[in-house]
Amino acid sequence: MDTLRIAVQKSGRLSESSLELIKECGIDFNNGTGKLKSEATNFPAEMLFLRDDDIPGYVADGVADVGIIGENVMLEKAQNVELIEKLGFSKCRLSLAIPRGQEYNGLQDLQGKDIATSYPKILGKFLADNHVQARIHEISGSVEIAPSIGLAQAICDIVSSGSTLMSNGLKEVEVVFRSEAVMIGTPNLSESKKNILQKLLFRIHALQSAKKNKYILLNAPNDSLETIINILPGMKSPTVLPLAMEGWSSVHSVIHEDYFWDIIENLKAAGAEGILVVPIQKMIK
Ligand code: PRT
Ligand code: ZN
Repeated sequence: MDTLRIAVQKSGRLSESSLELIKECGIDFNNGTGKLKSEATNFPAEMLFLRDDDIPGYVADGVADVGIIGENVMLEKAQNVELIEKLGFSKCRLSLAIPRGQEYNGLQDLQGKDIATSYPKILGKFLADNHVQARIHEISGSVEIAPSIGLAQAICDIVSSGSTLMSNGLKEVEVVFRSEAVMIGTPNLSESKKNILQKLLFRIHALQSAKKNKYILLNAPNDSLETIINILPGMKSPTVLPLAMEGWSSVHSVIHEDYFWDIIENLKAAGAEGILVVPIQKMIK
């Protein structure tokens, strides 16, 4: 049997969530510290622990079959890899920032300026798309100190809470790109590896739908049952069970987090009582 090689960040912001995702998919492996690779014990996969910047290259070369990285790194490295799935964690944005005291009226203010960044490709394209000519200075770390040491008048860096910008006297003025963790893959996977990847994606989708939905149980007076059932979307239609108490039923269904509070309010107004909402671990449609 073939083995799917999955590259994840060895140590950094993506590591924990990447490993958690794999574990929630029911895949067990030994994650000894300092190890470079580890074979799964109950799934045809092998984990490779690498620096995030190296993952697109390894995936493009087929050394790893798939990898988990920030979409920002995928775009910046511009390797021949496919975007397989957005994973929804490690959300952040690549933004332009300038010294706080400086006035800002729009992108034209960056015309002719020096901008420090670790993302010259993404920034270069953004500036070109917006017809701004500026000088890009590529630096690999501590981009936020560039304005205070006189290297640049603006920076383009990853922002999450904004506190790094704040403590360096900078303000965010433009969002260049919104990023999250993604799974990338080699374009020419063999049929047998494709099958393993499909199994993995099936599990990932089940986790993702589970996170977006809640299981709901409630008691309904029988004369409002119809109204209540109409409020609930459910996977097919709600389960209705008679309660021991005459004239009441227990109703079970699944609701999406986006409509959650509206639905709860409508259910209460329709006479529902004892509403319980429980998390779902896995959801297979
Ligand atoms: O060692 P290795 O090369 O593997 O890791 P790395 O140091 O290059 O990457 P790492 O672990 O810092 O980040 C991995 C990925 O996490 C990034 O490519 C992003 O996709 C994502 N991510 C999410 C972030 C952040 N949030 C983040 N806040 N990456 C970096 N930051 C940094 C940012 O560069 C800035 O210095 O955090 C600071 C800003 O954070 P706030 O909260 O102060 O705004
Ligand atoms: Zn890195």
